[in-house]
Amino acid sequence: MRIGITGYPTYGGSGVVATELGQELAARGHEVHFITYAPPIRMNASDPRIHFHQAEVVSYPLFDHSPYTLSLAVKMLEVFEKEALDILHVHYAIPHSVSAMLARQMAAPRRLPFITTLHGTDITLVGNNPNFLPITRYSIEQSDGVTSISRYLLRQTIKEFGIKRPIEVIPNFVNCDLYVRKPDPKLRAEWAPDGEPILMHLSNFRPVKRILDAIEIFAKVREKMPAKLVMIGDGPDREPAEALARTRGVEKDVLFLGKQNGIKEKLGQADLFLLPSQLESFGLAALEAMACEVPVIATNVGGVPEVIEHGVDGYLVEPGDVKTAAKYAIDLLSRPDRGREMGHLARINAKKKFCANDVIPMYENYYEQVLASAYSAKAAR
Ligand code: GMT
Repeated sequence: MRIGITGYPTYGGSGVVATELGQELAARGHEVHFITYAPPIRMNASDPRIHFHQAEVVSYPLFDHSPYTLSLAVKMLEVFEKEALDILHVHYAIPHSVSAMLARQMAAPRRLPFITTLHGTDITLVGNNPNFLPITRYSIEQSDGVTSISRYLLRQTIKEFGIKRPIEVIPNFVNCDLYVRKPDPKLRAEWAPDGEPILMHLSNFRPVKRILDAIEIFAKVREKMPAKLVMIGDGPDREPAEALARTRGVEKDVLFLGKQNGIKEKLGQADLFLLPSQLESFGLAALEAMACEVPVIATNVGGVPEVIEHGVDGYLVEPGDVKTAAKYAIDLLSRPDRGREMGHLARINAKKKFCANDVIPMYENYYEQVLASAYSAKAAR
């Protein structure tokens, strides 16, 4: 198949899923065309089946904000025509779904079906903002296919948008051959020179991730034992988190690495992963950590309980309950065998439920299904 994929090319989970999906599809013989304003951060440009097409962010003195939705729609149409795309798959409804809808209209009477994958805040935070709700609902309803990354998000979409059309749940995935625990003594020695246990967090540091709670949890752990916290990512809460680490007197033990490549190599060095978010529709970073045999302490919100089994491969606490989270962390880190056992189970469960080898065929089957119904709808007209 010739598949166009659009997502945010930055560090957010939805962009990561879009990119990893494109990579997996290319590895299975499909031609994949990424259409977005910058090359996706994890894109493997050396794969001959992967192509990138830049949608311009056009500036003009009249525009305070560039109408990217429109230039993206035009680029989608252009790629469809030039590369004979079979299907477009957009990740994150706003504004990608609207651009795809416009591209499909401009392509008519030629057929350009599109699928929208809902990721979370496009439904729960941004999409339900009254300024966007009607158009988000409309573009979801108009999509030829819609998928949701968790059962939780499906329920929310029905509840908040009153959507009646079918939505397929296709969970996020991890490539279990690439995400493996590979100890790197050099890296560990760099982060934890005295062999301290390593806690890790990875996100876009937006308020919804509650990274200040990660610092609070760590400060409580440090009261009881030596440890290091590795913070990967960047975003609006980085400075407040750095300030809090200073206030709590743990700044020497918290390493802010900023945005990083080679995430899988880094995750595999951790003893514990923290995901204290206010809300997660899935929690992709937790899944990637689990595949690397890292147990996770996360919040019991959204789709997270679909990923982590409390007391088996990690622990779930209520948002803001840093005390309980710290208790679990101290317990796990002071009994390394328990941590290893949980980490081992985390990988087993990640493989069982979210392995790319099982999830990618779900997308392929869904593409076939959507294409078949788009053809039959056209034949019936
Ligand atoms: O977290 C966000 O702000 C948006 C979005 C993103 O682009 O990172 O994250 C969502 O999609 C991820 C990938 O499907 C999920 O793992 C995250 O749980 C989800 N975030 C929220 O629901 C807050």
